[in-house]
Amino acid sequence: MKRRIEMATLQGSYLFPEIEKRKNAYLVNYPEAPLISLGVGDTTEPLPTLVAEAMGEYARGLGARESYSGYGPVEGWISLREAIADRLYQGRVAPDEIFISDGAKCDLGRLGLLFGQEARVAVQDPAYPAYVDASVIMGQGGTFNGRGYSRMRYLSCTPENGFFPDLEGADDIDVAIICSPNNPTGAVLKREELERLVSWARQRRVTIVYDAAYAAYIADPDLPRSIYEIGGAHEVAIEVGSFSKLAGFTGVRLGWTVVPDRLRYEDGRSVQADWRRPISAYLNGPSNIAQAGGLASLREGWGELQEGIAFYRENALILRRRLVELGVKVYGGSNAPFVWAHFPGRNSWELFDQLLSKAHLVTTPGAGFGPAGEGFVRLSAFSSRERIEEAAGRLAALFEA
Ligand code: PGU
Repeated sequence: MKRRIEMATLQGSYLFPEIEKRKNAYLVNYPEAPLISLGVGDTTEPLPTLVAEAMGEYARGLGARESYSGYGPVEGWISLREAIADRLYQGRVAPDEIFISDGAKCDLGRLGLLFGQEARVAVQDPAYPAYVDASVIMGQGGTFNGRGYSRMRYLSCTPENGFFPDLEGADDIDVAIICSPNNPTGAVLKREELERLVSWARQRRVTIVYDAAYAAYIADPDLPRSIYEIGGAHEVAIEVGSFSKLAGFTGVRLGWTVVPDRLRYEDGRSVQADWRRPISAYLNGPSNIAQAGGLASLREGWGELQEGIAFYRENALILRRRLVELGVKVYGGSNAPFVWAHFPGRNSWELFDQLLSKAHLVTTPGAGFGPAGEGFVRLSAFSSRERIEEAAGRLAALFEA
């Protein structure tokens, strides 16, 4: 068969398998190396007991005639949509505006189907690499020019601009994918910043895809957890959420997308009505076992869930504090599970190699998230406390030496 030009345009391999490859290559030479992974953001701690039990019970029920169930509603269980609207959005969005999915990443990819190949998509630089890969696969990328894709727009987020996306010269954007708390920088948009972004989108008729996968990590009550806390956002924004880092569901797979009723095309038609088509064609609703777990997470498991989030948050603070003590410039880590460490002038893949070989720490090189990530490494807080303490000790040994 003939290869799609879009596939040929993709550069290298997807970031996280590339890191896995480098880690495994290192292990071939040093099989005894006691590696600690602060690389891919993947949860490590057991699920809340009540959540695991709810899923076990649901799965057992599938083995009995009376309680068996097959395909569910394409938009997910109404009970779960109500629980999300209530618990996570305090009624700012209606259950009918929420579509349950098999994970945020899956929906972020499928959302491209709404916008089409012609859409000009902007991402933050640096950004979660799935946004760019999915856009290029969809055909929105154009050609690769050595630094980025010709049809994509990159909104630079650096310490100099306080990690607020640079909107200068971004005149021809149709869709802006914005992530807060941000992966990888750990920056969280303040209320007034989010207001500025929403008003820019309204003026320029830009649709914001707001990835709030790490919203639960916001501890500061003054920081917005959802774009719908901002007036006027319902007319311009789609928000994506995830149970992955909220409830430890990275392997269970459950997320959601909010498509507000008030989000309309230029001709006044409903975007929400259209969204049903791709998910009907591609999804058939998420797993019912996962939904049982999601529901338990927002009900009886809620207390335990908060402890889990607080645990990873403390991990982030431990890493952050240690790096600060060592005189390393760090960002993030206080309302986000990622620490973004700055080593000005250094090559981030070299830093990755140094951390791997000298401290046996697997990290993520900043350049993997975009050109503005050069000179940075991302440390993930998703690990056991013992490993985080050990990693903090190894960072000290490396950088004090
Ligand atoms: N959105 C953001 C901003 C993410 O960082 C991640 C996971 C997801 C969505 C995925 O959510 P799901 O609901 O689990 O689909 N990012 C991790 C994992 C790596 C990856 O490729 O997904 C990370 O380390 O960046």
